[in-house]
Formats: sequence, C-alpha cells, structure tokens
Amino acid sequence: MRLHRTRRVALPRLLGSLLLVTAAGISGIGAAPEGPVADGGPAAGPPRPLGQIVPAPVRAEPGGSPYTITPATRIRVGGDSGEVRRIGDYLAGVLRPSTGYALPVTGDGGDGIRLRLDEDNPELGAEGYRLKSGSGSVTITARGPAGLFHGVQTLRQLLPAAVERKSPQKGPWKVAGGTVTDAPRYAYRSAMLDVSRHFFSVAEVKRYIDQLALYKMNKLHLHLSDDQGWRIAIDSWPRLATYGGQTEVGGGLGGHYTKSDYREIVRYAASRYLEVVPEIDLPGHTNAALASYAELNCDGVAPPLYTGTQVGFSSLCVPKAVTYDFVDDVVREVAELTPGEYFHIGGDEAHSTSHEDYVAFMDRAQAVVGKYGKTVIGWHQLTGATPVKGAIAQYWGYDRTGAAEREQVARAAANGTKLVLSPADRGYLDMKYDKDTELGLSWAGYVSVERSYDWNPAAYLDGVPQEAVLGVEAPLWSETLTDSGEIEQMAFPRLPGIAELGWSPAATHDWEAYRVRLGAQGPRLSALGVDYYRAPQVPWATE
Ligand code: TNX
Repeated sequence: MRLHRTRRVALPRLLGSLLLVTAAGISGIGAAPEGPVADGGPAAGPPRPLGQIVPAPVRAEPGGSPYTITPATRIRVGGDSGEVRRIGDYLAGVLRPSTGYALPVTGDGGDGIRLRLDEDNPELGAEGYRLKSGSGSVTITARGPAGLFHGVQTLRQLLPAAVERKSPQKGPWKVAGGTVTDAPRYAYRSAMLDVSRHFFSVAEVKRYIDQLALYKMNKLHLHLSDDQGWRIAIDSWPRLATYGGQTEVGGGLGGHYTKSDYREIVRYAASRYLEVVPEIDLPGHTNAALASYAELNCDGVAPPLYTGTQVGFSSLCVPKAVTYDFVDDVVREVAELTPGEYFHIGGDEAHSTSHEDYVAFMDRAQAVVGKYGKTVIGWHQLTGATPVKGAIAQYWGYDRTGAAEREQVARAAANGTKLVLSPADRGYLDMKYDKDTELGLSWAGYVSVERSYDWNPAAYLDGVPQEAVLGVEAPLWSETLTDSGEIEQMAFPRLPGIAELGWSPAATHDWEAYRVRLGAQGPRLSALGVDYYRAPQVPWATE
C-alpha cells in the first residue's frame, strides 16, 4: 500500500590493482590517469580489459580473440534447469533493448552466449563462476544458478556501458577474449535499506535490488520498523501497519507493505539471487508499535506517532506478558513470509530499557526467532546480552567507539558469535561524503569514497578471529532520504566499494587501482539512470 510521500523542499541534487591478471591485458590499470578516460564505449577501439570490473575478480587471464554479439547470436541454456533458462531470459532482457537484437534463448548446443551448470569445479564454490570468451562464444560455467547469475553480471560489465541503455545503441558489442575465474571472499554481502524513517515503494525497492545485483551483493536487509513507522502488515496486530505505518520523518503519510507486497519484494530479490533479511527492531525503536497499541506500554497509555529523528526514547514494556505475545505474533508472521535463513531483531540504542531488562528481553526474543526456525541477527549491542548459539552480531561502531565495547564484541566473536561488519565511519551510506554533501548525517564523520573502500574486514576489529567474519553490510538509513534519486546519490559510488570488500580477494585491494575501475563504472551508472555522486577522488570515465 502506497500513501503519498513527504516531499523535501527543493533539495538540490548532489550531485594496479594487484589483480592476478597477466600483465599484458591490464597494463596501466593501476596507474592514475591524467584526465577522463574513454570507456571503450560503442564503436570505440578495443573491448574493455577483462578484469576491469567491480568487484575485482579472483583471476582474469586475457588471451585470444574477442567475442562479438551479433544479430545472429543465441543465448544457449544447457541442461534442463528452469532456473538456468530464467537466467538466460534475464540476460536477454538486459541485452535486447540496447543491442536491438532478437537474442533467442534456446536449449540446444552450438555457439553463442552459453550458460552451463557443472558440478565439477569445486574451486568455484556455491556462488563462483568461470567466464570464457573467444571468437565463437562466451561461456559462463558455474556449480549453481547463483554463480551463473554473478557471471552474467560480469558479462554485462565487460560490454560497453551503452549496453545498459533501454533503446537501441550502436555496437559493436565485443567482449575481450580470455578467461575470468571468480568466487566471493565472504558469503554474506549485504545492503540495508531503512524503509521506516521514510517509506519506499515496492518499485523503489526493486530498483535498488537491481543495483545491488549488478555488484554481486547477496542480501537485502530491510529495516521494517522503527519509531517513525511500522512498514509490514501483521494480521494479528493490524493497527501496527494501518496506524503505526501512517507517517514518516517530516510528517508525510508514510505507508506499509501488504503481505503480498512483501512477498513480491522477496520473490524479486530471489530472482536476483538476493536473500531478504527482515528486521523488526526491538525492544527500542518501537514508538510506532507503542503508539498503535496502548497495552504495549508499561503505563497503558499510547504515545503519539513520532516524525522526528531522535533515537533511544522508546522501549517495549519488558515485564508485561502481552509484550511476548506481540513479539511471538510478529516474528511468526514475518518469518512465515520470509524463506531466507535470517531474522534481524535490532537491539540497538535501547537507551530507555534498563540493562537488566535488555538482557532478559533479548533472551526471550532470540528464543522466539529460534522457535520459528530462523537464525538471529542483532546489532552488536546483542553482545552485551547473551547471544544464543549461532547468533550473528552486526558491528556498527566507528572510530570513536570505546575500547570496552569493541572488546565485548571481540570476546563474543572469539566465543563463536559470527560478525557482519558495517562500521559506521566506513560502511554507512547515509553519512555525508564531506561538508558540502546536502543529504545524509555526519555523526560518524564524513565518509569519502576512499574511506568507505579502504579498510580490511578481516583485520578491522582487534582480537576477532578471521573466521568469525561472515561478511559486510552497507546500511542506508533514511532520515534524510525520500526517493530513489536520493538513495542513489548516497549509495553511489560507495556501495560498489563495500560490495568489492565483500567479494574480492584481499590481494586485489588497492585504492589507486580501484578508483580507476570505479571511474569506469560512471558511464554504466549513467546509462542505467543512476545519478551518482561525482566524487572528485575518482577519475570518472567520459560517456
Ligand atoms: C544509528 S546504526 C542507528 C539508526 C540511525 C542511524 C543514522 C543503528 C543500529 N542505529 O537508528 O538511523 O544511526 O545514521
């Protein structure tokens, strides 16, 4: 259900890698260019170098003739997997509008763009792929559909940026010859969208999903409830959505997802190999729920709806029995709608819950998540309670987070709690880039493109064993963001950097090389209609 949204008043739009590639094909990639570099766009000279993609691949070995997509090209989907055919159809959907070619998706053998499943290739893991390009064909091989899908994203990036346009463009559509072999560093590569502070329509969420898929992210964390709005229909507590979802920051009418809206988001995300991780933030950040049901309040009085941006003032009533009926019903209904493994219960900034109550509440909430078959994720304050076995803590500290808090997280990690890292001064996409950024917040400082990329998840927190790091997340809080254009100004170009930290081998990490590869994404983002921030640190390619 979509109600009208708050409009911000005339907010002006903000505007060497150590890649393991053979030197020949990649010379110059690590060097800072002198000015804008040509993208190798339509009709331009040689095809884009293999390996000049984001995230950087494990290995790119250039060699042999390029492959060219022509009016006669077919997309060949091997075997009898319906999913492979669906990926073929998805690829055709990307390529047809810009090439203007028919590109039939067929099951038979022969040359063309070939998508193949092959269980051998243990080095590719569950999400890896191999892409081989030569004069007659480009073949993407993977052990499973997710790997094929990621390989298709690589193929998109190896083609000229104009391939992303929605109307016929001039070719030629060449892919450099050679082989890319690739698999992710981390299994958990996530982006969070806060749909509570401002509500975003299903179409806006799908648009973001498509952008995440381009950079091989595999989780979409939806922050579905907060003080300013409850965004998911719960049949047993209907006023949560119909009343508690009725506003947003700034006082607009907000909105909520019906169950069928939410299922559609889950389905669409799955079709892009992203798993939705729902978050119901408890026991703080609950003003919208407390406003909807008076009985959830310790004093039995419902507070008014809230449209400001303070945090830490609301709490469920920990001693009341009805609180746990509420938690059980909500977790059950959201878990039923969610095929994925994880359920995020928030747990951050519960400043108006006593420590004792917090610990008691988190014990019970975690048990409910387990009862409905999901794995608990909580913000890292969960490590100040008692994380259940298998629980995951999401670290969102920053450079000024105190040693005691970091040590508490590190101790939990050493004791088996896995971590997802989203340090606020690195991974928070809602932090301003610099003092001139119009949108966003700055409580964790300014986060330039370099700062958000240039850290190592494996070594970020002292005392955390490397194997405790499950992956990374780029959260996007929406106190100041109202639509896709504003989401994109903050997410791009920092999101691809976090995606690269999650996917690419540590050995490829190099800011000087990365910024050149990122600069080459500019024309691609433009072709997709993404109005990204032209960060001055990045040598943006010309269109
Ligand atoms: C902190 S990060 C919050 C959110 C705010 C965000 C704004 C976290 C777990 N809590 O409630 O939206 O800062 O940057």
